[in-house]
Amino acid sequence: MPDRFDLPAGFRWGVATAAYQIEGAVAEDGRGPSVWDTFVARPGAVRDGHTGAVACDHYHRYPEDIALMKGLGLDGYRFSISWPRVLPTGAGAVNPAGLAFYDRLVDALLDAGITPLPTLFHWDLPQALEDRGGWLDRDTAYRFADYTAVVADRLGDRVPAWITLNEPFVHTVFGYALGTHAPGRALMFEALPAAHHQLLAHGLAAAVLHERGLDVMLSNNLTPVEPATPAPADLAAAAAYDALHNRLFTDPVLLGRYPDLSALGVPDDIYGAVRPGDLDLVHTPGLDGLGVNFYNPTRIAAPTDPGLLPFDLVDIPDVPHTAFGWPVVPDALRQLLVHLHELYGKSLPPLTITENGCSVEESTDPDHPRIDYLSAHLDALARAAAEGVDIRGYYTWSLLDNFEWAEGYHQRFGLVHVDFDTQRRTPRASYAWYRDLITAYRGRNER
Ligand code: IFM
Repeated sequence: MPDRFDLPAGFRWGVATAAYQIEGAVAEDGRGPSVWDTFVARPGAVRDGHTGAVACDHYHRYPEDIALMKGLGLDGYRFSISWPRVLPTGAGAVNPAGLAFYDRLVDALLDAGITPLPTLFHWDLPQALEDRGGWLDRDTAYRFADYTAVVADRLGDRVPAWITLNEPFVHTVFGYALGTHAPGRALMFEALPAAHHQLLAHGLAAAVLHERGLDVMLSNNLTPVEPATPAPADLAAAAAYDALHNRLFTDPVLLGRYPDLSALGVPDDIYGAVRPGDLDLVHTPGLDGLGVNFYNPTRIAAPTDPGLLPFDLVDIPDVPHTAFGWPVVPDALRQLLVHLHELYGKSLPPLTITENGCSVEESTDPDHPRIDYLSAHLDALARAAAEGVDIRGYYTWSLLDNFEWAEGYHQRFGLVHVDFDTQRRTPRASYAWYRDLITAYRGRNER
């Protein structure tokens, strides 16, 4: 049985983070407000009223964090660029101090021998754009393309590959459909124009990056969807959920068409958002890689109240669960990757796991649940590779404990523990485990 040491030669090892979750310094050096600064100020929006105002103070402590990455022996670091740090109102005047921060970060990474892999949008939309409709407004897609050009012109000489968006599914559903994330809109299916406009933004930005000779990826949160039983009603509910969670965000990019959303009651033109020619812009045949963020599979049953939603999400019992309550089913990662390979065939670009990890109770020391989670998922990855899936790299979520959105600082995903009172970083047992794994993999593959 192949295991993690059998991952293909040249496989790239990394860690992933995101700007609002680690940087802090939200009002420094000319950064403009983002939707998350607004959202965290809403009473009850985030557990215990936590905010990302300081987070891991990475804006000031990035040299220490890069030293931690160097200690792991990483090939790459996936981080996100804060759009409102670069363009405080989302468009127009560039903030030179904001761009200079990412310049310093990129140079320091390269000095440490680590390839930067930036994500251009990881949910921190400039508030000024939200005030004009945010992702419900088509114009935001064009502003994103302009922002992409600004950043690529500054960093493209040193940054070979870029991720346009992070998890448009999660941003659309939590941010615009349910309102549990910023910007806190609860529009249910009428949120889906926000998905289309993000995909349009991806397509426009991909063209900007390709024109400059840069590689482009898109990271989605993907989940294998399993029906609770083989009953036709459960199968139909699972197909509807799969269309919403997975295919809505990959079919248009890889195949140039939307999946059938009729079971969700969503019109083909997504409430008028899809205009003639849009799918030609969204379709990215030259996509250089698809980023897969994987945490858990999803079990779906027919709805108990069909008036509400056409599916129910149900728990997967009899498996371990993370501190967040997410079921741990490592082979589901293999199933997902093999399914993508079979479903999209030649239209599927090489895959990179751009997030995978778990939150563990702070008191769990040493953090065996995390080591067990990571090693079992990497073994599943190796099995998918042995079945013919082209997988190029793995970026674990996350380097540091950080601001976990609506959960505040309660969910700890880091290889490195962060004491948020003192900002002291303490590598966990999983940090040493990951370092030793990377060293051992290289030892085997470079022989
Ligand atoms: O922390 C998040 C990240 O921002 C996006 N993907 C999932 C992670 C864990 O919830």
